[in-house]
Amino acid sequence: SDYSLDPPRHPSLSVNSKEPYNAEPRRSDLVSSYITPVHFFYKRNHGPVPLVDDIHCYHVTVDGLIDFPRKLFMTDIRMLPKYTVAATLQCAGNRRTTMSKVRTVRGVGWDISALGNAVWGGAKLADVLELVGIPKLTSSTRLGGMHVEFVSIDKCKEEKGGPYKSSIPLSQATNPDADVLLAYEMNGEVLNRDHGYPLRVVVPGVIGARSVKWLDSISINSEACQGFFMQKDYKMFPPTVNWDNIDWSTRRPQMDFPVQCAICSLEDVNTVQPGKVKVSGYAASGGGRGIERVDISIDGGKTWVEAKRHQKPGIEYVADGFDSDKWAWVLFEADVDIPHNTEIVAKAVDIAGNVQPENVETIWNLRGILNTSWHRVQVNVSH
Ligand code: MTE
Ligand code: MO
Repeated sequence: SDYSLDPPRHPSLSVNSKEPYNAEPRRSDLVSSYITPVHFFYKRNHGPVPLVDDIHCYHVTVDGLIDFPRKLFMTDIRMLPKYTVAATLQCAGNRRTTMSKVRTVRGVGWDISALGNAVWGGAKLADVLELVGIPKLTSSTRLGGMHVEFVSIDKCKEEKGGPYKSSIPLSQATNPDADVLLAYEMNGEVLNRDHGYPLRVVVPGVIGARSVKWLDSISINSEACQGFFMQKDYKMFPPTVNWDNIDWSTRRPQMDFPVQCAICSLEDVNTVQPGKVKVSGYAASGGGRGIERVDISIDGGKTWVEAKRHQKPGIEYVADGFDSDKWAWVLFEADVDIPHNTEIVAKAVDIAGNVQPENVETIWNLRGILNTSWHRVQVNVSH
Protein backbone atom coordinates (compact mmCIF):
# COMPACT_ATOMS: atom_id res chain seq x y z
CA SER A 1 0.00 0.00 0.00
CA ASP A 2 0.92 3.71 0.00
CA TYR A 3 1.86 3.30 3.61
CA SER A 4 4.56 0.72 2.98
CA LEU A 5 7.16 3.52 2.75
CA ASP A 6 6.25 5.08 6.12
CA PRO A 7 9.29 5.41 8.43
CA PRO A 8 9.87 3.25 11.55
CA ARG A 9 8.52 4.63 14.87
CA HIS A 10 9.19 4.11 18.56
CA PRO A 11 7.39 0.98 19.84
CA SER A 12 6.18 2.63 23.05
CA LEU A 13 3.96 5.15 21.25
CA SER A 14 0.26 4.52 21.57
CA VAL A 15 -1.19 4.31 18.09
CA ASN A 16 -4.56 6.02 17.60
CA SER A 17 -4.67 5.27 13.88
CA LYS A 18 -2.30 3.12 11.82
CA GLU A 19 -3.01 4.42 8.32
CA PRO A 20 -2.61 7.35 8.32
CA TYR A 21 -0.22 7.02 11.26
CA ASN A 22 -1.32 8.96 14.35
CA ALA A 23 0.37 8.27 17.67
CA GLU A 24 1.24 9.85 21.01
CA PRO A 25 3.69 9.03 23.80
CA ARG A 26 2.84 7.67 27.23
CA ARG A 27 1.98 10.41 29.74
CA SER A 28 5.08 9.77 31.83
CA ASP A 29 7.36 9.85 28.77
CA LEU A 30 5.85 13.14 27.61
CA VAL A 31 7.11 15.14 30.58
CA SER A 32 10.32 13.26 31.28
CA SER A 33 12.19 16.23 29.74
CA TYR A 34 11.46 19.87 28.91
CA ILE A 35 12.46 19.29 25.28
CA THR A 36 10.49 16.38 23.86
CA PRO A 37 12.78 13.86 22.15
CA VAL A 38 11.84 13.41 18.49
CA HIS A 39 10.92 9.73 19.01
CA PHE A 40 8.40 10.69 21.73
CA PHE A 41 6.94 13.66 19.84
CA TYR A 42 3.34 12.97 18.74
CA LYS A 43 2.84 12.24 15.06
CA ARG A 44 -0.24 13.51 13.26
CA ASN A 45 -0.53 12.56 9.60
CA HIS A 46 -3.44 12.72 7.17
CA GLY A 47 -1.91 10.42 4.56
CA PRO A 48 1.22 8.41 3.78
CA VAL A 49 4.50 10.11 4.71
CA PRO A 50 6.01 11.42 1.47
CA LEU A 51 9.51 10.36 0.51
CA VAL A 52 11.81 13.14 -0.70
CA ASP A 53 14.91 11.30 -1.84
CA ASP A 54 16.59 13.92 -4.03
CA ILE A 55 17.34 16.84 -1.75
CA HIS A 56 19.19 18.70 -4.54
CA CYS A 57 16.09 18.81 -6.72
CA TYR A 58 13.74 19.58 -3.85
CA HIS A 59 12.47 23.17 -3.90
CA VAL A 60 9.64 25.36 -2.68
CA THR A 61 7.76 27.42 -5.24
CA VAL A 62 6.82 30.91 -4.09
CA ASP A 63 4.11 32.55 -6.16
CA GLY A 64 0.78 34.38 -6.05
CA LEU A 65 0.50 38.16 -5.68
CA ILE A 66 4.19 38.86 -6.09
CA ASP A 67 6.12 40.36 -8.97
CA PHE A 68 8.81 37.71 -9.31
CA PRO A 69 7.70 34.17 -8.46
CA ARG A 70 10.66 31.92 -7.78
CA LYS A 71 11.83 28.50 -6.77
CA LEU A 72 13.78 28.22 -3.55
CA PHE A 73 16.13 25.28 -3.16
CA MET A 74 17.41 24.04 0.19
CA THR A 75 20.67 25.89 -0.46
CA ASP A 76 18.71 29.18 -0.80
CA ILE A 77 16.85 28.54 2.46
CA ARG A 78 20.00 27.51 4.32
CA MET A 79 21.78 30.66 3.15
CA LEU A 80 19.37 32.79 5.21
CA PRO A 81 20.15 33.43 8.89
CA LYS A 82 19.32 30.36 10.96
CA TYR A 83 17.08 30.78 14.01
CA THR A 84 16.27 28.29 16.72
CA VAL A 85 12.92 28.65 18.47
CA ALA A 86 11.63 26.51 21.34
CA ALA A 87 7.95 26.07 20.57
CA THR A 88 5.18 23.74 21.68
CA LEU A 89 3.12 22.25 18.90
CA GLN A 90 -0.31 21.09 20.01
CA CYS A 91 -2.93 19.35 17.92
CA ALA A 92 -6.37 20.96 18.20
CA GLY A 93 -7.65 17.42 18.83
CA ASN A 94 -5.56 16.92 21.97
CA ARG A 95 -7.77 15.42 24.74
CA ARG A 96 -10.54 14.60 22.25
CA THR A 97 -11.22 11.17 23.80
CA THR A 98 -12.57 12.79 26.98
CA MET A 99 -14.82 15.10 24.98
CA SER A 100 -16.18 12.10 23.11
CA LYS A 101 -17.38 10.58 26.40
CA VAL A 102 -19.90 13.44 26.78
CA ARG A 103 -21.32 12.89 23.31
CA THR A 104 -19.58 11.26 20.36
CA VAL A 105 -17.43 13.57 18.26
CA ARG A 106 -15.83 12.92 14.87
CA GLY A 107 -12.07 12.66 14.63
CA VAL A 108 -9.04 10.64 15.70
CA GLY A 109 -9.13 9.95 19.44
CA TRP A 110 -6.29 11.47 21.49
CA ASP A 111 -5.42 11.20 25.14
CA ILE A 112 -3.47 14.14 26.64
CA SER A 113 -0.21 13.77 24.71
CA ALA A 114 -1.02 15.21 21.28
CA LEU A 115 1.56 17.90 21.84
CA GLY A 116 5.28 18.27 22.24
CA ASN A 117 7.92 20.89 22.86
CA ALA A 118 10.83 21.03 20.41
CA VAL A 119 13.61 23.38 19.41
CA TRP A 120 12.96 24.12 15.76
CA GLY A 121 15.82 25.33 13.57
CA GLY A 122 15.41 27.05 10.24
CA ALA A 123 14.86 30.28 8.36
CA LYS A 124 12.32 32.88 9.38
CA LEU A 125 9.42 33.05 6.97
CA ALA A 126 9.76 36.87 7.15
CA ASP A 127 13.29 36.54 5.67
CA VAL A 128 12.10 34.10 2.99
CA LEU A 129 9.33 36.48 1.93
CA GLU A 130 11.80 39.35 1.81
CA LEU A 131 13.73 37.32 -0.79
CA VAL A 132 10.71 37.53 -3.09
CA GLY A 133 10.24 41.24 -2.53
CA ILE A 134 7.77 41.35 0.36
CA PRO A 135 9.01 43.77 3.02
CA LYS A 136 9.06 42.85 6.71
CA LEU A 137 6.17 44.05 8.77
CA THR A 138 6.60 47.63 9.90
CA SER A 139 4.03 50.10 11.14
CA SER A 140 3.83 51.55 7.63
CA THR A 141 3.32 48.33 5.68
CA ARG A 142 -0.20 47.59 4.51
CA LEU A 143 -0.82 43.90 4.52
CA GLY A 144 -4.39 43.88 5.75
CA GLY A 145 -6.48 41.04 4.41
CA MET A 146 -3.67 39.19 2.65
CA HIS A 147 -2.71 35.60 3.42
CA VAL A 148 0.17 33.21 2.96
CA GLU A 149 -0.85 29.72 1.87
CA PHE A 150 1.32 26.66 2.49
CA VAL A 151 0.80 23.58 0.31
CA SER A 152 2.36 20.22 1.05
CA ILE A 153 3.48 17.40 -1.21
CA ASP A 154 1.49 14.75 0.69
CA LYS A 155 -1.86 13.36 -0.41
CA CYS A 156 -4.90 13.01 1.81
CA LYS A 157 -8.43 11.77 1.39
CA GLU A 158 -10.01 14.90 2.91
CA GLU A 159 -8.58 16.84 -0.07
CA LYS A 160 -9.80 14.08 -2.44
CA GLY A 161 -6.25 12.86 -2.98
CA GLY A 162 -4.78 16.37 -3.13
CA PRO A 163 -2.19 17.84 -0.77
CA TYR A 164 -2.66 19.08 2.79
CA LYS A 165 -2.72 22.89 2.91
CA SER A 166 -3.50 25.86 5.13
CA SER A 167 -2.72 29.56 5.50
CA ILE A 168 -1.86 32.31 7.98
CA PRO A 169 -2.30 36.08 7.68
CA LEU A 170 0.52 37.85 5.79
CA SER A 171 0.90 40.27 8.71
CA GLN A 172 1.94 37.33 10.92
CA ALA A 173 4.16 35.81 8.22
CA THR A 174 6.16 39.00 7.71
CA ASN A 175 6.45 39.84 11.41
CA PRO A 176 9.91 38.71 12.57
CA ASP A 177 8.67 38.68 16.19
CA ALA A 178 6.00 36.08 15.36
CA ASP A 179 8.91 33.62 14.82
CA VAL A 180 7.20 31.72 12.01
CA LEU A 181 9.86 29.34 10.69
CA LEU A 182 10.55 27.21 7.68
CA ALA A 183 12.25 24.56 9.78
CA TYR A 184 14.77 22.00 8.56
CA GLU A 185 15.92 20.96 12.04
CA MET A 186 14.19 19.60 15.12
CA ASN A 187 16.15 19.42 18.40
CA GLY A 188 19.40 20.04 16.53
CA GLU A 189 18.97 17.13 14.13
CA VAL A 190 17.82 17.12 10.53
CA LEU A 191 14.03 17.08 10.57
CA ASN A 192 12.84 13.48 10.25
CA ARG A 193 10.29 12.24 7.75
CA ASP A 194 7.33 12.01 10.15
CA HIS A 195 7.79 15.63 11.15
CA GLY A 196 8.11 17.06 7.65
CA TYR A 197 11.49 16.33 6.06
CA PRO A 198 12.99 18.21 4.38
CA LEU A 199 11.12 21.41 5.28
CA ARG A 200 8.07 22.32 7.33
CA VAL A 201 6.33 25.42 8.56
CA VAL A 202 6.26 26.06 12.32
CA VAL A 203 3.70 28.64 13.42
CA PRO A 204 4.33 29.15 17.15
CA GLY A 205 1.34 29.65 19.43
CA VAL A 206 -1.13 28.38 16.84
CA ILE A 207 -2.88 24.96 16.60
CA GLY A 208 -0.63 22.34 14.99
CA ALA A 209 -2.81 22.10 11.88
CA ARG A 210 -1.34 25.34 10.48
CA SER A 211 2.26 24.09 10.67
CA VAL A 212 2.34 22.41 7.26
CA LYS A 213 4.86 19.59 6.85
CA TRP A 214 6.69 18.57 3.62
CA LEU A 215 6.34 22.04 2.16
CA ASP A 216 5.90 22.22 -1.61
CA SER A 217 4.75 25.77 -2.26
CA ILE A 218 3.98 29.10 -0.65
CA SER A 219 1.58 31.50 -2.24
CA ILE A 220 0.52 35.03 -1.41
CA ASN A 221 -3.22 35.44 -1.85
CA SER A 222 -5.98 37.96 -1.23
CA GLU A 223 -8.05 35.39 0.68
CA ALA A 224 -7.44 32.65 3.24
CA CYS A 225 -6.79 29.11 2.02
CA GLN A 226 -10.03 27.47 0.88
CA GLY A 227 -8.81 23.93 1.58
CA PHE A 228 -10.62 21.37 3.75
CA PHE A 229 -8.51 21.86 6.88
CA MET A 230 -9.11 25.62 6.93
CA GLN A 231 -12.78 25.65 5.91
CA LYS A 232 -14.36 22.28 6.81
CA ASP A 233 -12.38 21.28 9.86
CA TYR A 234 -10.56 22.86 12.83
CA LYS A 235 -13.33 25.34 13.56
CA MET A 236 -14.87 25.72 16.99
CA PHE A 237 -18.68 25.37 17.02
CA PRO A 238 -21.08 25.86 19.93
CA PRO A 239 -22.54 22.73 21.59
CA THR A 240 -25.89 23.21 19.77
CA VAL A 241 -24.41 22.65 16.32
CA ASN A 242 -24.71 19.10 14.98
CA TRP A 243 -24.01 17.36 11.65
CA ASP A 244 -27.53 18.21 10.37
CA ASN A 245 -27.50 21.95 11.02
CA ILE A 246 -23.80 22.78 10.57
CA ASP A 247 -22.91 25.78 8.39
CA TRP A 248 -19.13 25.86 8.09
CA SER A 249 -19.10 29.38 6.66
CA THR A 250 -20.33 30.86 9.95
CA ARG A 251 -17.03 30.26 11.78
CA ARG A 252 -13.42 31.30 11.40
CA PRO A 253 -10.59 28.83 11.02
CA GLN A 254 -9.10 28.29 14.50
CA MET A 255 -5.63 29.84 14.87
CA ASP A 256 -4.27 30.51 18.43
CA PHE A 257 -4.75 27.72 20.90
CA PRO A 258 -6.33 28.45 24.29
CA VAL A 259 -4.75 27.92 27.71
CA GLN A 260 -4.25 24.23 28.46
CA CYS A 261 -2.71 21.98 31.08
CA ALA A 262 -2.74 18.32 32.03
CA ILE A 263 -1.39 16.02 34.72
CA CYS A 264 1.03 13.48 33.25
CA SER A 265 2.29 11.70 36.37
CA LEU A 266 -1.05 9.93 36.83
CA GLU A 267 -3.43 7.95 34.63
CA ASP A 268 -7.22 8.45 34.54
CA VAL A 269 -7.63 6.03 37.43
CA ASN A 270 -4.80 5.24 39.88
CA THR A 271 -4.15 3.20 42.96
CA VAL A 272 -1.68 4.86 45.33
CA GLN A 273 -0.22 4.21 48.78
CA PRO A 274 -1.44 6.59 51.53
CA GLY A 275 0.79 9.70 51.76
CA LYS A 276 2.56 11.95 49.26
CA VAL A 277 1.67 11.80 45.59
CA LYS A 278 3.62 13.64 42.90
CA VAL A 279 1.43 15.67 40.57
CA SER A 280 3.32 16.85 37.50
CA GLY A 281 2.46 17.81 33.96
CA TYR A 282 2.54 20.52 31.32
CA ALA A 283 0.84 23.90 30.81
CA ALA A 284 0.83 26.01 27.65
CA SER A 285 -1.13 28.82 26.07
CA GLY A 286 -1.35 30.20 22.55
CA GLY A 287 -0.31 33.48 20.97
CA GLY A 288 2.91 33.67 22.99
CA ARG A 289 0.97 34.14 26.22
CA GLY A 290 2.99 32.69 29.07
CA ILE A 291 1.62 30.70 32.00
CA GLU A 292 0.83 32.80 35.04
CA ARG A 293 -0.16 30.00 37.37
CA VAL A 294 -1.06 26.31 37.66
CA ASP A 295 -3.54 25.37 40.38
CA ILE A 296 -3.90 21.86 41.80
CA SER A 297 -6.86 20.57 43.78
CA ILE A 298 -7.05 17.32 45.72
CA ASP A 299 -10.75 17.63 46.49
CA GLY A 300 -12.25 17.78 43.02
CA GLY A 301 -11.88 21.58 42.72
CA LYS A 302 -13.12 22.92 46.06
CA THR A 303 -9.71 24.09 47.33
CA TRP A 304 -6.48 24.71 45.46
CA VAL A 305 -2.72 24.91 45.94
CA GLU A 306 -0.28 26.43 43.48
CA ALA A 307 2.20 24.18 41.67
CA LYS A 308 5.88 25.00 41.04
CA ARG A 309 6.68 25.80 37.41
CA HIS A 310 9.82 25.50 35.35
CA GLN A 311 11.20 25.45 31.81
CA LYS A 312 14.94 25.25 32.42
CA PRO A 313 15.94 22.75 35.13
CA GLY A 314 16.50 24.49 38.46
CA ILE A 315 15.29 27.91 37.26
CA GLU A 316 11.91 28.94 38.53
CA TYR A 317 9.69 29.98 35.61
CA VAL A 318 8.61 33.60 35.38
CA ALA A 319 6.20 34.38 32.52
CA ASP A 320 7.81 37.04 30.26
CA GLY A 321 11.04 36.63 32.20
CA PHE A 322 14.49 37.03 30.71
CA ASP A 323 14.97 33.24 30.59
CA SER A 324 11.50 32.25 29.49
CA ASP A 325 10.67 30.66 26.12
CA LYS A 326 7.49 32.48 25.17
CA TRP A 327 6.20 29.89 22.67
CA ALA A 328 7.03 26.89 24.83
CA TRP A 329 5.22 24.92 27.47
CA VAL A 330 5.92 25.09 31.20
CA LEU A 331 6.28 21.94 33.28
CA PHE A 332 4.68 21.97 36.73
CA GLU A 333 5.02 19.92 39.86
CA ALA A 334 3.36 19.66 43.26
CA ASP A 335 3.59 17.09 46.04
CA VAL A 336 0.24 16.52 47.67
CA ASP A 337 -1.02 14.41 50.58
CA ILE A 338 -3.77 12.00 49.65
CA PRO A 339 -5.54 10.65 52.75
CA HIS A 340 -8.49 9.01 50.99
CA ASN A 341 -9.97 8.29 47.56
CA THR A 342 -10.40 11.54 45.67
CA GLU A 343 -10.20 13.41 42.39
CA ILE A 344 -7.06 15.44 41.63
CA VAL A 345 -7.62 18.40 39.33
CA ALA A 346 -5.29 20.78 37.49
CA LYS A 347 -6.09 24.10 35.82
CA ALA A 348 -3.81 26.77 34.37
CA VAL A 349 -4.10 30.54 34.05
CA ASP A 350 -2.21 32.42 31.30
CA ILE A 351 -0.77 35.95 31.49
CA ALA A 352 -3.93 37.40 29.94
CA GLY A 353 -5.88 35.91 32.87
CA ASN A 354 -7.53 33.28 30.69
CA VAL A 355 -8.51 30.21 32.74
CA GLN A 356 -9.39 26.70 31.60
CA PRO A 357 -13.14 25.96 31.69
CA GLU A 358 -14.37 23.73 34.51
CA ASN A 359 -16.45 21.30 32.50
CA VAL A 360 -16.01 19.66 29.13
CA GLU A 361 -19.81 19.73 28.58
CA THR A 362 -19.80 23.53 28.18
CA ILE A 363 -17.20 23.47 25.40
CA TRP A 364 -18.37 20.30 23.65
CA ASN A 365 -18.22 20.68 19.87
CA LEU A 366 -18.96 18.14 17.16
CA ARG A 367 -15.37 17.97 15.85
CA GLY A 368 -14.03 17.50 19.35
CA ILE A 369 -11.41 20.24 19.20
CA LEU A 370 -9.86 22.38 21.92
CA ASN A 371 -10.75 20.30 24.93
CA THR A 372 -9.10 22.47 27.54
CA SER A 373 -11.40 21.63 30.43
CA TRP A 374 -9.91 21.12 33.92
CA HIS A 375 -7.86 17.95 33.83
CA ARG A 376 -9.14 15.40 36.35
CA VAL A 377 -7.70 12.10 37.53
CA GLN A 378 -9.08 9.64 40.07
CA VAL A 379 -6.84 8.34 42.86
CA ASN A 380 -7.82 5.42 45.04
CA VAL A 381 -5.81 4.85 48.20
CA SER A 382 -4.96 1.28 49.02
CA HIS A 383 -4.80 0.60 52.76
N1 MTE B 1 1.12 18.89 7.26
C1 MTE B 1 0.91 18.01 6.28
N2 MTE B 1 1.49 18.19 5.10
N3 MTE B 1 0.07 16.93 6.45
C2 MTE B 1 -0.56 16.72 7.64
O1 MTE B 1 -1.28 15.73 7.78
N4 MTE B 1 -0.99 17.54 9.93
C3 MTE B 1 -1.12 18.79 10.69
C4 MTE B 1 0.20 19.54 10.75
N5 MTE B 1 0.80 19.62 9.44
C5 MTE B 1 -0.37 17.65 8.71
C6 MTE B 1 0.52 18.73 8.47
C7 MTE B 1 -1.60 18.62 12.05
S1 MTE B 1 -3.28 18.46 12.24
C8 MTE B 1 -0.78 18.70 13.15
S2 MTE B 1 -1.39 18.66 14.71
C9 MTE B 1 0.69 18.80 12.98
O2 MTE B 1 1.08 18.85 11.61
C10 MTE B 1 1.39 17.62 13.61
O3 MTE B 1 2.76 17.73 13.46
P1 MTE B 1 3.71 16.52 13.91
O4 MTE B 1 3.26 15.27 13.23
O5 MTE B 1 5.07 16.96 13.54
O6 MTE B 1 3.56 16.38 15.40
MO1 MO C 1 -3.82 18.50 14.45
